[in-house]
Amino acid sequence: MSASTNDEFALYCRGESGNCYKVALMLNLCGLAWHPRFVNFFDDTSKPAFRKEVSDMGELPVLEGRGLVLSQSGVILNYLSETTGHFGGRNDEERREVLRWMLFDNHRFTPSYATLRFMKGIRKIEDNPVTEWLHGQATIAFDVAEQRLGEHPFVAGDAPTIADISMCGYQYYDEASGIDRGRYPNIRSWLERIAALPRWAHPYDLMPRAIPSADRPGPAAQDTWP
Ligand SMILES: N[C@@H](CCC(=O)N[C@@H](CS)C(=O)NCC(=O)O)C(=O)O
Repeated sequence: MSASTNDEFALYCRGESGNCYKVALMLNLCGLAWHPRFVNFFDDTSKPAFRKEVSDMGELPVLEGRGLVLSQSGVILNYLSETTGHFGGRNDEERREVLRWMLFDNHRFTPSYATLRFMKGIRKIEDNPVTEWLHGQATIAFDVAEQRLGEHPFVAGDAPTIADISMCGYQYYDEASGIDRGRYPNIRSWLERIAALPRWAHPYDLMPRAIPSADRPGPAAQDTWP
């Protein structure tokens, strides 16, 4: 059911998804008028109706507004930075770095860590060869990010960009993953720098959760799909 709203954008999302958080955070940091359109069950997006009505790829996030329906967080972040002029990189070299790190995020950093956290921290699956492999992949990705962030305050250089917004997508969640984040002081400082940006907010304060928690209930789902 859709709530009536004057917001420019609706974001199909759920709070547990760091890929959705990437877009929610960008919308907030840019000061755009948006609201979450909550997609409740973890399997909903694979349903034929979602693929037919919302996005052919059957994945969250999806951003609707200005007559567009956009999917893939990287494409959405790129669209928002191009149309607002924010967080896109200040010259050609920075823009190449933005693209390089967003590709790294999408093929290695987010997939390994997000899947590990989903299996261990949300589904509470015992360790097995798959989680062990993911742990190894996530560790490599964390080591790469740690080194980079020891050399630069933000992943593409001196200023925050959509590459940071993409890479931090899963980093503010507390669910168990088995990764010892105390080993990564540069990543921790970088997350503090991002959290100090005006209008930053935690993912569970921006989007309704599929698995409610009394500790941090978050916003109510006023606009839902289907
Ligand atoms: N590369 C995609 C990844 C999107 C993705 O993996 N989305 C997950 C949620 S985090 C999803 O919708 N999975 C299908 C489902 O939950 O049914 C992006 O960045 O947008």
